[in-house]
Amino acid sequence: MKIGIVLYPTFGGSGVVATELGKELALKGHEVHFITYSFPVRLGSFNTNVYYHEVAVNDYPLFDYPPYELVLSSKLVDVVEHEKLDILHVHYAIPHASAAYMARSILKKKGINIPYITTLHGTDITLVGKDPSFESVITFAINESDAVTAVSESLRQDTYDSFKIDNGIQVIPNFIRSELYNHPENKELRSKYAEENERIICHISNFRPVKRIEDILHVFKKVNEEIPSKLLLVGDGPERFRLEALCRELKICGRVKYLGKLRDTSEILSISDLYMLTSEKESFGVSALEAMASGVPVISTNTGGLPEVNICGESGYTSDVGDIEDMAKNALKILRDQNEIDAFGARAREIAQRFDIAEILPQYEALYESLI
Ligand code: GMT
Repeated sequence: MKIGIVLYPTFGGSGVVATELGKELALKGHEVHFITYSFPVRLGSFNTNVYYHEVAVNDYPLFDYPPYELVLSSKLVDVVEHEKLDILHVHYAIPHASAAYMARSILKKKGINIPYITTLHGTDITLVGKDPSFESVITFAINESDAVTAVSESLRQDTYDSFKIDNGIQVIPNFIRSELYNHPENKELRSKYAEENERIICHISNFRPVKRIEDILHVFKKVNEEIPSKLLLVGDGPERFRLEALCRELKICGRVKYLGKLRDTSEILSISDLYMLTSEKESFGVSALEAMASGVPVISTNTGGLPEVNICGESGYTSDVGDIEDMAKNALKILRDQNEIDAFGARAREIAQRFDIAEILPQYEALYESLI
């Protein structure tokens, strides 16, 4: 099949999942065309069967706001027509679903029928999408989609609760390629961050307020009072300044390391004893899945789709949003005993297998085939 993938090219979860999906489809022999405003960060240098089409918005003095959505729609028309695509798969509803709707309408006038699938990732529904200024267009573009998928049962339900949706929504969860997370522990790397007697706690995100990373710092302080530990924060974003200030206030600066936007997180996960995700909202939590695939137990909130991934009492523990005491208690329960770390880690790895690409890719392929 010839598949057009529309995505955000950044480190955000939706962009990462869309890029990895495209790479996997290309490996299976499909022709994949990525369409977005810059080269997707997770695409790497060269992949057979993969093409990239840049959406370049010209700057005119008239525009306070460059009309990205219009340029994207025109680009979709062009790519579908000239590359003879079979299907468009847009990731993140805003503004990709409405751009795809526009492109599909234009192409219809030209006698070309192309279906589009919208995959809802989370904040397009739970945060941004709930903004009334987007509501009518999002509802329309989701309803008009030839198929809609959501990355968790929770997000599917949230979508029905928040919008007047009369379209079906199929749940196709996030995925990982398990074999990429099978690193043997790199003792040399570990020794760069922690002493022999210290535990390593890790968190990966785009440092947005929704992640509540300040809760991780509070939990870490409590854990550290009982078990000497280091906290590795991977990623970057708007909360960074506030977090550094809080580290100073809590007097934990020397124990918290900011590692920046690592392209490949699997090595850092392989030296971690515990992963933490304290989000206020999280439709799935692909970073928790990556940790689990690496055999790392997870302490997370029980919001959104997280309990569908991190099974409480098996792969780690889940707590109410903001319940620092409970999260610290659970983290200590695991970190006190190497046997607990190993047992939770092994179960986490087993559960992560349910989300292996081998299970998930055929679901997308079947969906494409049903529409073409
Ligand atoms: O929250 C992020 O890290 C980025 C965000 C996005 O919109 O790109 O991620 C969302 O999509 C991911 C892939 O489907 C999910 O795993 C994340 O849970 C989801 N984030 C939220 O719902 C906050």
